[in-house]
This record gives sequence, structure tokens and C-alpha cells, in this order.
Amino acid sequence: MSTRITDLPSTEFVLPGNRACAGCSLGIGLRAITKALDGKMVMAVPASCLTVLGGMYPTSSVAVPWVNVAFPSTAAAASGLAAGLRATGRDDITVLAMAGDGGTADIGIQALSGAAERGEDIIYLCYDNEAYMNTGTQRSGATPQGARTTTTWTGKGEHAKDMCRIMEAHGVGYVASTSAVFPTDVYDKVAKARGLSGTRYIHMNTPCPSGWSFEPKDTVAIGKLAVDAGLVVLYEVEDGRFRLTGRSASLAKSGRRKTIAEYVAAQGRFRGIADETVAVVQRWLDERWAGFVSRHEADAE
Ligand SMILES: Cc1ncc(C[n+]2csc(CCOP(=O)(O)OP(=O)(O)O)c2C)c(N)n1
Ligand code: SF4
Ligand SMILES: [Mg+2]
Repeated sequence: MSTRITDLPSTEFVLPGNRACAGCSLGIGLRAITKALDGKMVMAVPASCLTVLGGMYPTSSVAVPWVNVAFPSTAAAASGLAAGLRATGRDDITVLAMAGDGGTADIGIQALSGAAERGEDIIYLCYDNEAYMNTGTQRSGATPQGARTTTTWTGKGEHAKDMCRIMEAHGVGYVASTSAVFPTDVYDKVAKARGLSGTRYIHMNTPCPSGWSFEPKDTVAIGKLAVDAGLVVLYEVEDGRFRLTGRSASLAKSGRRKTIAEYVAAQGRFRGIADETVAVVQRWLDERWAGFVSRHEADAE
């Protein structure tokens, strides 16, 4: 049974007012994450927009313990925190490694792979705003095909790296894909991960008005459109068992997926994208979506 938005705990760990851009979805996601962990957590965070949101000592907008770590070392630092908590008998605290897509799919992937292979007792959550945003929108391994960034002026030529599949291949017990604009989906997945042990990986799409070029008021609409087009798919894999969740599960039932053309038209980062590129991405998405639906149906039996 999914949690309803009105049933989310009322305690806030993300305080009013932070230094993220207007309309940033990261704060929406982080509110749900910290509620799911009931604040009983310690975070390891590398340089990113999340560091900016958190703020600078001695003021902070996030009321949980937080360690700023070097960019490539998030999962290694989190492993150390988990070892320290274990050694001191603190089994009530969850270690949350939380990094951007650049800090996960590119620069932090070695430490993450090592931690997953060792089965470190951490939740690793990648918030994916689909580029290196904090340094001015450079392309990352997670930037989608066709998106313009300051290092892909004519649009990125390659598809995004699929971090969830990479983490599944590590054999970790829990892998989930979610979106910051669906706080109850984020909440349920982090709450489930909290109750499990070993390495758990959650990938959270995080719409970014500044880097994607849309109006701050449209953040939630753009995030929903990404899910409706099947570019972002809400799902979880628990001990190898695959399940679509929330809006993606409804979409699989109704078959009313939107087109990628509608999604790209709503954002400045895709301005000037060639029709052939849109067609290539649509074909790729259709195939990928069919795979997700058949896996969902097969595992439901
Ligand atoms: C080793 C290292 N290389 C580069 C940087 C510069 N840097 C700081 S934040 C950042 C972008 C991070 O991108 P991402 O992980 O996607 O997070 P976002 O800023 O998009 O939230 C970069 C390149 C750094 N701090 N350390
Ligand atoms: S650049 Fe994007 S992800 Fe970063 S704070 Fe601004 S809106 Fe949020
Ligand atoms: Mg990023």
C-alpha cells in the first residue's frame, strides 16, 4: 500500500529557506528522504547543488548530521561512517550517501562499485539533475541524448548511462528508480530501504529549472511529463524481483504514454534538436518501456 501525501510525517528536517535556485526539485525530494529516515541518519555529501542547498557552517538548512566529503569518495566515506556506527553499537542510525549524477555516474562510480561489492551497510541515493549543475551545466554520463549543455552545444550524442542496471549487476538487494516530484514514491522507497541492510541504491530524477531551461513554476509538471513519456520510470527491484510503482504502474495499465516530442518541446535545453534525434530517442524509449512492462508482468506472476 502506498503512502498518501497527507499521511507523510509532519516533522521537517529540511528547514524553510535554502540557497538552491527557485523551483529546484531537490528540496522536495530531500524533505521526503529525511522524513522516511525520521532524521535518524548521517549523510555523506560531495560537492554539488546539494552542498549549496545544505548551506555553509555555522548555518544550515538541513537539521541532520552531514559530512562534506571529497568528490570521488562519497561511498568510501559512507562505508567508514557505517563501520564507525557498527563499532560503537549505533544500529539506529542510517548512513545516507547522497550525490549528484556527476558525482555518481562518473566521478564517484569506483567508490560506489567497491562499496556495493563489499555489501556496505549504506543507502546510496543519486539525485539526477542530468548534468554537472553546480559548476554551470556541463554534460555528465547521465545527461540524456539530445540535451544541450555548456560542453554539448549541439546536443549530447549518447544515451544516459543506466545507473540502476549497473547497480543491479552488482547484485545489491534493493535498487529503485524514483522522481523528486513524487514525494510519496520517494518516501516509500527510502522507508523500505531503511528496513533492509547491505548496500541499497536509489536513483532520483531531479528536475532542474536552471539547467533544463524551464520556468520554476513548472518543475512538478516537467517531472511528471518525464514519467509520462517513459523517460523516467518509477520502479523497484527487491532481491531480483522487479515492480513498477505509482504513476509508471498506472501508465503500464492504461497504455497512455506521452511522446518524447512533448517532453523535449517543454524545455530550452532541447531547443533545435533534430527531428531524427527525437525519432531515435522515441524508438529507444519504446523498446526500453516494453522491456520494463514485460519484466513487471513476468515478476508479478
Ligand atoms: C575532484 C573534484 N573535481 C571537480 C570538482 C568541481 N565540482 C564541484 S561540484 C561539481 C558538479 C557536480 O555535479 P553533480 O554531481 O551532477 O551534482 P550537481 O552539481 O549537478 O548537483 C564539480 C564538477 C570538485 N569539487 N572536485
Ligand atoms: S542548478 Fe538546478 S539542481 Fe542546482 S540548485 Fe539550481 S535548480 Fe537545483
Ligand atoms: Mg548533476
